[in-house]
Amino acid sequence: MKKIDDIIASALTGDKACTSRLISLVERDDEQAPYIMRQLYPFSGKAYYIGITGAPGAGKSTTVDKLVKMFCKNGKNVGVIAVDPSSPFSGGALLGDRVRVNIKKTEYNYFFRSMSSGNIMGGLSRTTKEAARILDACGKDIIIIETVGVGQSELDVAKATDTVVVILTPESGDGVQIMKAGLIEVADIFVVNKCDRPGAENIAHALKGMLDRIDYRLSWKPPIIKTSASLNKGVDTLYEGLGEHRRYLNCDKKIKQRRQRQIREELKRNIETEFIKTILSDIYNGNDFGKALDNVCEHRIDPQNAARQIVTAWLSKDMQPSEKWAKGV
Ligand SMILES: Nc1nc2c(ncn2[C@@H]2O[C@H](COP(=O)(O)OP(=O)(O)OP(=O)(O)O)[C@@H](O)[C@H]2O)c(=O)[nH]1
Ligand SMILES: [Mg+2]
Repeated sequence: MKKIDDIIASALTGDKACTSRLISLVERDDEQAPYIMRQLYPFSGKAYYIGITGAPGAGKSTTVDKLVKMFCKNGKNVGVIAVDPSSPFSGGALLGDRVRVNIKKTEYNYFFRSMSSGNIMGGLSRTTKEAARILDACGKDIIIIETVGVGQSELDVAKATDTVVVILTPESGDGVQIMKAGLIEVADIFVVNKCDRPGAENIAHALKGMLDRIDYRLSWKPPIIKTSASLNKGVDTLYEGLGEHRRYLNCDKKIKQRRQRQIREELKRNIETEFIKTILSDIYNGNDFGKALDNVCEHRIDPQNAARQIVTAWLSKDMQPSEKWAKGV
């Protein structure tokens, strides 16, 4: 069996099977995952990230399918990550007529990966980002992430990209619902898909009314693009819109600021997680925890006061935490 360093080296030269192996290891939070990311991260940062989100069945995959072809035709190396909903409730209802990216492998150079949020061990947001970074490091120019924008974590994934496309349909409801779902803040481009159906004008109109009320003088105003993805209508306008937003971000280094904001949030979240993990493992492996457990079981003290005592005792232990960590204990 290939050693991890060999797999990494092959993936970096564009080997798809090895790239896939690395993503799988990260997806199942394998013990080698941190090493993989440490090795690959320095090679990432060159790709352009596009998030595509929208309600179940809005036509995201159909749109992605068409976009991938356009990018490939223009000589881009494309990676797609489609995050499937984990809940059997929504998943079951959708599986009937969902579209898969179905481009012939030999025809275009692209990489497709589907991730089920139910199978991901390290958290949806973290794992998707890591998978995208693996593709980035392995030479993809464009990375498209498709998520069903129904849950907060799915929306978070889409938000962590350079351009966020929100796909609506004539069935998306009115402006109030769009507002409630928090889509106005995240979208860089709105797509009203299924324009071959009645009601598309209404939703586009409601959306325009909402955007017109916002002052966009100092920022990017999301365009509203009407498409019928399955009929391949309007997707070329979306493709141009993506290019325009990218040019906007590249001007005055806005892209650098946008990525820095995202990384700042990500780093903070990771620090929180590491911080809690480190302290908790210290506490749970200490004697106080065992003693407190006995005391609570024997009804000598209630759980809340016991927890307070443990944390207070931990904080006042022989050394201050900062000294402790400085010494690497
Ligand atoms: N009438 C019409 N149907 C469309 C259009 N675009 C997509 N569809 C159909 O809508 C259904 C769902 O399309 P998908 O592309 O799978 O939608 P999705 O948003 O990726 O769905 P999930 O990933 O399951 O959330 C399929 O049957 C498509 O053929 C369109 O422009 N018009
Ligand atoms: Mg889909």
